[in-house]
Amino acid sequence: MSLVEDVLLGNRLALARLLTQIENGSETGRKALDELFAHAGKAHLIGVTGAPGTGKSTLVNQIARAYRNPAAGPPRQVGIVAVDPTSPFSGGAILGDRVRMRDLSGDPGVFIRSMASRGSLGGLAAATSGVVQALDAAGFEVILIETVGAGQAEVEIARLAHTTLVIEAPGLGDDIQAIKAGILEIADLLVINKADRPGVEASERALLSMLQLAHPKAHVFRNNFSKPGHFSETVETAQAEDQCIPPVLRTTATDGSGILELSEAIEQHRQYLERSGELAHRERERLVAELNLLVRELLVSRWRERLPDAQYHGFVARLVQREISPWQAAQGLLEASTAGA
Ligand SMILES: Nc1nc2c(ncn2[C@@H]2O[C@H](COP(=O)(O)OP(=O)(O)OP(=O)(O)O)[C@@H](O)[C@H]2O)c(=O)[nH]1
Ligand SMILES: [Mg+2]
Repeated sequence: MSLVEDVLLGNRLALARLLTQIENGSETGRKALDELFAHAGKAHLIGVTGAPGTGKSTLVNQIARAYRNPAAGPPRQVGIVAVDPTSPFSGGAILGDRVRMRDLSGDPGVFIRSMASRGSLGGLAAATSGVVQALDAAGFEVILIETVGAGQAEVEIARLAHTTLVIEAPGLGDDIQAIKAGILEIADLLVINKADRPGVEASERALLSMLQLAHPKAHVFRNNFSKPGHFSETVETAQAEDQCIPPVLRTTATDGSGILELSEAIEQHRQYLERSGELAHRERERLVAELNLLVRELLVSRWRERLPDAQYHGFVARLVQREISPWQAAQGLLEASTAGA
């Protein structure tokens, strides 16, 4: 039986082996993804992102537990992918994640995979996308994708996820303000974790005022552990004003406060995505972006194969000497590669 068949039948060892192939970008991994593609596209992909140490892993652990809790409906199969773009090795952070997610291990309905950066950020994004697709095909209904750090990686992951949670924590100081402007744009839900810590009101005020700046006419919503269920109202309001304002929720991941409300908000976001047609829209955007990226990569590598190194470097030399402009160099290189074909 093939690795792919084993994976589709729910063999976890086969899945782990396949994920390694995918992470390494091997031919086996790529071919397996071709076969798995038709089986994927069913999972709810949830991105969890934010500054280091805000409690993302602890929160992911709690969200996974909520999905596994039979009291809250039929337990879902949960995949967790922890991505660390800053570390080239499976180092301390990931070891720490394993410890924090320890209470989930042993539950066959949960599968945890840690990924560290190998080379380029683009490579990591592609590998993460492959790993997520394999988990999706393997039948995981909810996939939580945690990423550390601020900036490009978060945007890449957000493109992958259907629902993006941006996690903040009180007392991180001013540097976090700089992150927020960009990060607010990718957030579907804003979570202030460590709500047991002093400064939570100040953080919430800062966040709400940034949201109000970004959406002056909008009615900004926050949960404050109060009655659940008004997320949908917010979504209606946002839709009415043709802009989507992320709700702000408070959690304490270490004792589980606010997790129920957060899980409900995630679920309501998914329902909103389905109801509004936004899910289909995001899926399409995602696939088109992936396709265009691949076409570009394939074209460039084919073009480069046909062009002798010496010729390429010749154009570079003339460019650096400012004998030709970048545009002329690009045109010349393309003509040179097709001339011999
Ligand atoms: N007081 C308090 N501590 C928390 C809370 N959530 C997490 N922590 C603690 O904060 C520390 C960091 O938690 P993690 O879950 O590892 O945070 P993270 O964002 O995943 O960290 P990185 O992956 O390294 O960026 C741990 O010591 C947690 O126990 C919370 O709600 N309140
Ligand atoms: Mg973590």
